[in-house]
Amino acid sequence: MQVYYSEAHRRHKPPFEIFDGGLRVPYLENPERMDRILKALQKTDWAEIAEPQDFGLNPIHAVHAEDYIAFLASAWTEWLASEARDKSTLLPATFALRRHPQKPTSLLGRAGYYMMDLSACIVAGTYSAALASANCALSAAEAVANGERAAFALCRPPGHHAGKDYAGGYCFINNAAVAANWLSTQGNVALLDIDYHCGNGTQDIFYERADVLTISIHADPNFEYPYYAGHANETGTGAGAGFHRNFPLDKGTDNARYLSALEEALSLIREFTPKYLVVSAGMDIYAEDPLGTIKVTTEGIAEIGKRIAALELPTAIVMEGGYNNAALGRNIVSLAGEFK
Ligand code: SP5
Ligand code: ZN
Repeated sequence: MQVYYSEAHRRHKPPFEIFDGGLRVPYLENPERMDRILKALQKTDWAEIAEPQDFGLNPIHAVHAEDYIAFLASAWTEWLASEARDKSTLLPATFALRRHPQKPTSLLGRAGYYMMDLSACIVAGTYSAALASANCALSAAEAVANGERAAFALCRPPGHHAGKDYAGGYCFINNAAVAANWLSTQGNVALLDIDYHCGNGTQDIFYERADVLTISIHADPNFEYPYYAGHANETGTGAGAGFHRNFPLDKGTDNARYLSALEEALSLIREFTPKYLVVSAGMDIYAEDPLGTIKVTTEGIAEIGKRIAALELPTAIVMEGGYNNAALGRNIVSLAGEFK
Protein backbone atom coordinates (compact mmCIF):
# COMPACT_ATOMS: atom_id res chain seq x y z
CA MET A 1 0.00 0.00 0.00
CA GLN A 2 1.22 3.51 -0.83
CA VAL A 3 1.74 5.67 2.25
CA TYR A 4 2.05 9.37 1.44
CA TYR A 5 4.24 11.30 3.82
CA SER A 6 6.17 14.57 3.77
CA GLU A 7 8.89 15.80 6.13
CA ALA A 8 7.36 19.31 5.91
CA HIS A 9 5.35 18.63 9.10
CA ARG A 10 8.48 18.91 11.25
CA ARG A 11 8.57 22.69 11.09
CA HIS A 12 5.02 22.85 12.45
CA LYS A 13 5.95 22.57 16.10
CA PRO A 14 4.01 24.96 18.33
CA PRO A 15 5.57 25.22 21.81
CA PHE A 16 2.29 24.90 23.70
CA GLU A 17 -1.49 25.01 23.53
CA ILE A 18 -4.02 26.30 26.06
CA PHE A 19 -6.45 23.93 27.74
CA ASP A 20 -9.65 24.99 29.45
CA GLY A 21 -9.00 27.17 32.48
CA GLY A 22 -5.94 28.70 30.82
CA LEU A 23 -3.65 25.75 31.44
CA ARG A 24 -0.59 25.98 29.18
CA VAL A 25 0.50 22.46 28.13
CA PRO A 26 3.04 21.09 25.62
CA TYR A 27 1.45 20.84 22.16
CA LEU A 28 -0.08 17.34 22.08
CA GLU A 29 -0.20 17.19 18.28
CA ASN A 30 3.58 16.88 17.97
CA PRO A 31 6.07 15.71 15.30
CA GLU A 32 6.94 12.57 17.29
CA ARG A 33 3.52 11.17 16.35
CA MET A 34 4.72 10.75 12.76
CA ASP A 35 8.01 9.15 13.81
CA ARG A 36 6.15 6.51 15.79
CA ILE A 37 3.84 5.70 12.89
CA LEU A 38 6.61 5.68 10.29
CA LYS A 39 8.72 3.34 12.38
CA ALA A 40 5.86 0.87 12.74
CA LEU A 41 4.96 1.05 9.03
CA GLN A 42 8.58 0.49 8.00
CA LYS A 43 8.53 -2.81 9.89
CA THR A 44 5.65 -4.14 7.81
CA ASP A 45 6.07 -5.85 4.45
CA TRP A 46 3.24 -3.90 2.83
CA ALA A 47 3.77 -0.17 3.41
CA GLU A 48 5.53 1.77 0.64
CA ILE A 49 6.37 5.25 1.83
CA ALA A 50 6.27 7.89 -0.90
CA GLU A 51 6.44 11.69 -1.24
CA PRO A 52 3.15 13.39 -2.14
CA GLN A 53 2.66 15.15 -5.47
CA ASP A 54 2.06 18.90 -5.44
CA PHE A 55 -1.54 19.56 -6.51
CA GLY A 56 -1.31 23.35 -6.15
CA LEU A 57 -3.93 25.55 -4.50
CA ASN A 58 -6.94 24.83 -6.72
CA PRO A 59 -8.19 21.69 -4.91
CA ILE A 60 -7.72 23.51 -1.59
CA HIS A 61 -9.64 26.59 -2.75
CA ALA A 62 -12.40 24.25 -3.92
CA VAL A 63 -13.10 23.53 -0.23
CA HIS A 64 -11.74 26.54 1.71
CA ALA A 65 -12.38 30.30 1.36
CA GLU A 66 -9.56 32.14 -0.40
CA ASP A 67 -9.36 34.83 2.30
CA TYR A 68 -8.90 32.11 4.94
CA ILE A 69 -6.08 30.40 3.03
CA ALA A 70 -4.45 33.82 2.45
CA PHE A 71 -4.61 34.39 6.22
CA LEU A 72 -2.82 31.08 6.87
CA ALA A 73 -0.19 32.01 4.27
CA SER A 74 0.75 35.39 5.71
CA ALA A 75 -0.16 35.14 9.41
CA TRP A 76 3.28 34.15 10.68
CA THR A 77 5.16 36.93 8.87
CA GLU A 78 2.61 39.45 10.10
CA TRP A 79 2.89 38.11 13.64
CA LEU A 80 6.67 38.56 13.63
CA ALA A 81 6.21 42.14 12.44
CA SER A 82 3.63 42.89 15.16
CA GLU A 83 4.03 44.49 18.56
CA ALA A 84 3.29 41.28 20.51
CA ARG A 85 5.56 40.58 23.49
CA ASP A 86 5.66 36.78 23.30
CA LYS A 87 5.84 35.78 19.63
CA SER A 88 6.49 32.06 20.14
CA THR A 89 3.13 31.19 18.57
CA LEU A 90 0.27 33.17 17.02
CA LEU A 91 -2.74 32.66 19.24
CA PRO A 92 -5.54 35.20 19.61
CA ALA A 93 -7.47 35.73 22.84
CA THR A 94 -10.59 37.28 21.30
CA PHE A 95 -12.92 35.26 19.08
CA ALA A 96 -15.54 36.30 16.57
CA LEU A 97 -19.22 35.65 16.91
CA ARG A 98 -20.24 35.24 13.30
CA ARG A 99 -22.99 37.77 13.28
CA HIS A 100 -21.08 40.91 12.40
CA PRO A 101 -21.27 42.24 8.84
CA GLN A 102 -17.67 43.47 8.69
CA LYS A 103 -14.65 41.22 8.31
CA PRO A 104 -11.69 42.27 10.47
CA THR A 105 -8.50 43.56 8.83
CA SER A 106 -5.98 43.54 11.71
CA LEU A 107 -3.92 40.41 12.28
CA LEU A 108 -5.39 39.62 15.71
CA GLY A 109 -8.86 40.41 14.42
CA ARG A 110 -8.41 37.95 11.58
CA ALA A 111 -6.82 35.37 13.90
CA GLY A 112 -9.85 35.49 16.20
CA TYR A 113 -12.13 35.35 13.17
CA TYR A 114 -10.45 32.37 11.50
CA MET A 115 -9.70 30.29 14.62
CA MET A 116 -12.21 28.51 16.81
CA ASP A 117 -10.04 27.66 19.80
CA LEU A 118 -6.63 27.81 21.49
CA SER A 119 -5.26 24.60 19.93
CA ALA A 120 -4.80 25.84 16.35
CA CYS A 121 -1.45 27.50 17.07
CA ILE A 122 0.37 29.00 14.09
CA VAL A 123 4.19 28.97 13.92
CA ALA A 124 6.79 29.44 11.16
CA GLY A 125 6.22 26.07 9.49
CA THR A 126 2.46 25.79 9.85
CA TYR A 127 1.35 26.87 6.38
CA SER A 128 3.89 24.77 4.46
CA ALA A 129 3.12 21.76 6.69
CA ALA A 130 -0.63 22.20 6.13
CA LEU A 131 -0.15 22.36 2.34
CA ALA A 132 2.04 19.24 2.34
CA SER A 133 -0.50 17.46 4.53
CA ALA A 134 -3.29 18.25 2.04
CA ASN A 135 -1.05 17.03 -0.78
CA CYS A 136 -0.64 13.69 1.06
CA ALA A 137 -4.43 13.29 1.16
CA LEU A 138 -4.77 14.29 -2.50
CA SER A 139 -2.03 11.83 -3.49
CA ALA A 140 -3.87 9.04 -1.67
CA ALA A 141 -7.10 10.09 -3.44
CA GLU A 142 -5.34 10.00 -6.79
CA ALA A 143 -3.92 6.54 -6.05
CA VAL A 144 -7.38 5.10 -5.41
CA ALA A 145 -8.82 6.96 -8.42
CA ASN A 146 -6.10 5.22 -10.45
CA GLY A 147 -7.30 1.82 -9.28
CA GLU A 148 -5.44 1.13 -6.03
CA ARG A 149 -7.54 -0.77 -3.50
CA ALA A 150 -6.44 1.63 -0.74
CA ALA A 151 -3.84 4.27 0.09
CA PHE A 152 -2.82 5.88 3.35
CA ALA A 153 -2.19 9.61 3.80
CA LEU A 154 0.07 10.12 6.79
CA CYS A 155 -1.16 13.68 7.32
CA ARG A 156 0.18 16.13 9.88
CA PRO A 157 -1.30 18.54 10.81
CA PRO A 158 -4.67 16.75 10.88
CA GLY A 159 -7.71 18.32 9.20
CA HIS A 160 -11.21 17.32 10.27
CA HIS A 161 -11.91 20.26 12.62
CA ALA A 162 -11.03 22.82 9.91
CA GLY A 163 -14.05 24.27 8.12
CA LYS A 164 -14.40 26.42 5.00
CA ASP A 165 -12.95 29.45 6.75
CA TYR A 166 -11.68 28.38 10.14
CA ALA A 167 -8.94 26.47 11.92
CA GLY A 168 -9.37 24.61 15.19
CA GLY A 169 -8.41 21.51 17.15
CA TYR A 170 -4.87 21.26 15.64
CA CYS A 171 -6.39 21.49 12.11
CA PHE A 172 -5.84 24.14 9.40
CA ILE A 173 -6.69 22.59 6.02
CA ASN A 174 -9.28 19.83 5.97
CA ASN A 175 -7.20 17.14 4.25
CA ALA A 176 -9.94 14.50 4.10
CA ALA A 177 -12.49 17.02 2.79
CA VAL A 178 -10.07 18.23 0.11
CA ALA A 179 -9.48 14.61 -0.95
CA ALA A 180 -13.20 13.71 -0.88
CA ASN A 181 -14.13 16.82 -2.86
CA TRP A 182 -11.42 16.03 -5.42
CA LEU A 183 -12.77 12.47 -5.78
CA SER A 184 -16.37 13.70 -5.99
CA THR A 185 -15.83 14.95 -9.55
CA GLN A 186 -15.65 11.26 -10.54
CA GLY A 187 -18.57 9.87 -8.56
CA ASN A 188 -20.28 9.86 -5.18
CA VAL A 189 -18.03 9.69 -2.15
CA ALA A 190 -18.63 8.51 1.41
CA LEU A 191 -16.48 10.06 4.13
CA LEU A 192 -16.39 8.10 7.39
CA ASP A 193 -14.78 9.86 10.36
CA ILE A 194 -13.68 7.58 13.21
CA ASP A 195 -11.62 10.14 15.13
CA TYR A 196 -12.65 10.38 18.80
CA HIS A 197 -13.80 13.98 18.21
CA CYS A 198 -16.65 15.03 15.94
CA GLY A 199 -15.39 16.04 12.49
CA ASN A 200 -17.17 19.39 12.70
CA GLY A 201 -15.20 20.96 9.84
CA THR A 202 -16.03 18.10 7.50
CA GLN A 203 -19.66 18.26 8.61
CA ASP A 204 -19.84 22.00 7.79
CA ILE A 205 -18.07 21.67 4.43
CA PHE A 206 -20.44 19.03 3.01
CA TYR A 207 -23.58 19.88 4.99
CA GLU A 208 -25.56 21.02 1.95
CA ARG A 209 -24.28 18.41 -0.49
CA ALA A 210 -25.88 15.13 -1.52
CA ASP A 211 -22.90 13.80 -3.50
CA VAL A 212 -20.67 13.34 -0.45
CA LEU A 213 -22.19 11.34 2.41
CA THR A 214 -20.43 12.32 5.63
CA ILE A 215 -20.64 10.21 8.79
CA SER A 216 -18.86 10.86 12.06
CA ILE A 217 -18.66 8.49 15.06
CA HIS A 218 -17.37 10.35 18.11
CA ALA A 219 -17.66 11.27 21.77
CA ASP A 220 -20.96 13.01 22.48
CA PRO A 221 -20.59 16.80 22.09
CA ASN A 222 -22.78 17.15 25.17
CA PHE A 223 -19.60 16.51 27.15
CA GLU A 224 -16.71 16.64 24.66
CA TYR A 225 -14.95 19.01 22.29
CA PRO A 226 -16.00 20.48 19.81
CA TYR A 227 -19.23 20.94 21.86
CA TYR A 228 -21.17 22.82 19.13
CA ALA A 229 -21.49 20.10 16.50
CA GLY A 230 -21.93 16.36 16.32
CA HIS A 231 -25.41 15.77 17.75
CA ALA A 232 -27.49 12.95 16.30
CA ASN A 233 -30.17 15.31 15.00
CA GLU A 234 -27.73 17.16 12.66
CA THR A 235 -28.38 15.38 9.38
CA GLY A 236 -27.67 17.92 6.61
CA THR A 237 -29.72 20.68 5.07
CA GLY A 238 -31.11 21.74 1.67
CA ALA A 239 -29.90 19.37 -1.04
CA GLY A 240 -27.73 17.72 1.64
CA ALA A 241 -30.67 16.79 3.90
CA GLY A 242 -30.15 13.20 4.99
CA PHE A 243 -26.55 13.09 3.75
CA HIS A 244 -24.82 13.77 7.04
CA ARG A 245 -25.02 11.52 10.09
CA ASN A 246 -23.53 11.69 13.58
CA PHE A 247 -23.10 8.82 16.02
CA PRO A 248 -22.43 10.36 19.44
CA LEU A 249 -21.02 7.89 21.98
CA ASP A 250 -20.91 7.84 25.78
CA LYS A 251 -17.80 7.90 27.94
CA GLY A 252 -16.41 4.42 28.41
CA THR A 253 -17.77 3.02 25.11
CA ASP A 254 -16.10 -0.38 24.64
CA ASN A 255 -15.25 -2.42 21.52
CA ALA A 256 -18.68 -4.07 21.30
CA ARG A 257 -20.66 -0.84 21.61
CA TYR A 258 -18.33 0.96 19.23
CA LEU A 259 -18.66 -1.79 16.64
CA SER A 260 -22.44 -1.70 16.79
CA ALA A 261 -22.41 2.06 15.99
CA LEU A 262 -19.91 1.33 13.21
CA GLU A 263 -22.23 -1.32 11.74
CA GLU A 264 -25.05 1.22 11.54
CA ALA A 265 -22.72 3.69 9.83
CA LEU A 266 -21.51 1.02 7.39
CA SER A 267 -25.03 0.05 6.40
CA LEU A 268 -25.75 3.72 5.56
CA ILE A 269 -22.65 3.73 3.37
CA ARG A 270 -23.71 0.49 1.63
CA GLU A 271 -27.14 1.97 0.96
CA PHE A 272 -25.51 5.09 -0.55
CA THR A 273 -23.43 2.97 -3.00
CA PRO A 274 -20.52 5.42 -3.30
CA LYS A 275 -17.74 5.05 -5.83
CA TYR A 276 -15.03 5.95 -3.29
CA LEU A 277 -14.53 5.95 0.46
CA VAL A 278 -12.44 8.39 2.48
CA VAL A 279 -11.74 7.47 6.11
CA SER A 280 -10.76 10.16 8.61
CA ALA A 281 -8.67 7.91 10.82
CA GLY A 282 -8.13 9.32 14.29
CA MET A 283 -6.58 6.94 16.79
CA ASP A 284 -7.77 8.87 19.84
CA ILE A 285 -10.61 6.32 20.21
CA TYR A 286 -7.89 4.13 21.74
CA ALA A 287 -8.50 3.24 25.41
CA GLU A 288 -5.24 4.80 26.61
CA ASP A 289 -5.44 8.06 24.68
CA PRO A 290 -4.69 11.13 26.84
CA LEU A 291 -7.58 13.12 25.26
CA GLY A 292 -10.05 10.24 24.91
CA THR A 293 -12.73 8.66 27.07
CA ILE A 294 -13.61 5.80 24.71
CA LYS A 295 -12.26 2.34 25.48
CA VAL A 296 -11.47 0.79 22.11
CA THR A 297 -8.44 -1.53 22.21
CA THR A 298 -5.81 -2.21 19.54
CA GLU A 299 -7.74 -5.42 18.68
CA GLY A 300 -10.89 -3.30 18.41
CA ILE A 301 -9.11 -0.99 15.97
CA ALA A 302 -8.11 -4.00 13.82
CA GLU A 303 -11.75 -5.14 13.81
CA ILE A 304 -12.86 -1.62 12.79
CA GLY A 305 -10.38 -1.79 9.90
CA LYS A 306 -11.63 -5.23 8.89
CA ARG A 307 -15.27 -4.16 8.82
CA ILE A 308 -14.57 -0.95 6.87
CA ALA A 309 -12.43 -2.93 4.43
CA ALA A 310 -15.37 -5.34 3.96
CA LEU A 311 -17.22 -2.54 2.14
CA GLU A 312 -14.79 -3.34 -0.69
CA LEU A 313 -14.62 0.29 -1.79
CA PRO A 314 -11.50 2.03 -3.11
CA THR A 315 -10.41 3.71 0.12
CA ALA A 316 -8.22 6.69 0.96
CA ILE A 317 -7.30 6.53 4.64
CA VAL A 318 -6.41 9.95 6.04
CA MET A 319 -4.61 10.39 9.37
CA GLU A 320 -6.37 12.60 11.90
CA GLY A 321 -5.78 12.66 15.70
CA GLY A 322 -4.36 10.17 18.22
CA TYR A 323 -2.09 11.28 21.04
CA ASN A 324 -0.84 8.17 22.79
CA ASN A 325 2.44 8.24 20.90
CA ALA A 326 3.66 4.90 22.24
CA ALA A 327 0.58 3.11 20.82
CA LEU A 328 0.10 5.11 17.60
CA GLY A 329 2.33 2.89 15.44
CA ARG A 330 0.69 -0.38 16.32
CA ASN A 331 -2.81 1.11 16.15
CA ILE A 332 -2.31 2.48 12.64
CA VAL A 333 -0.71 -0.77 11.46
CA SER A 334 -3.72 -2.64 12.91
CA LEU A 335 -6.19 -0.45 11.05
CA ALA A 336 -4.44 0.02 7.69
CA GLY A 337 -3.13 -3.56 7.65
CA GLU A 338 -6.69 -4.72 6.99
CA PHE A 339 -6.61 -2.98 3.58
CA LYS A 340 -3.36 -4.41 2.23
C1 SP5 B 1 -7.59 16.24 15.41
C2 SP5 B 1 -7.96 16.16 16.87
O1 SP5 B 1 -8.05 15.07 17.41
N1 SP5 B 1 -8.12 17.31 17.53
C3 SP5 B 1 -8.48 17.34 18.90
C4 SP5 B 1 -8.51 18.69 19.49
C5 SP5 B 1 -8.96 18.66 20.91
N2 SP5 B 1 -8.69 19.87 21.58
C6 SP5 B 1 -9.38 20.05 22.83
C7 SP5 B 1 -8.52 19.74 23.98
C8 SP5 B 1 -9.34 19.68 25.25
C9 SP5 B 1 -8.47 19.23 26.37
N3 SP5 B 1 -9.21 18.76 27.48
C10 SP5 B 1 -8.34 18.21 28.49
C11 SP5 B 1 -8.73 16.83 28.90
C12 SP5 B 1 -7.52 16.08 29.45
N4 SP5 B 1 -7.92 14.86 30.09
ZN1 ZN C 1 -9.53 13.76 17.74
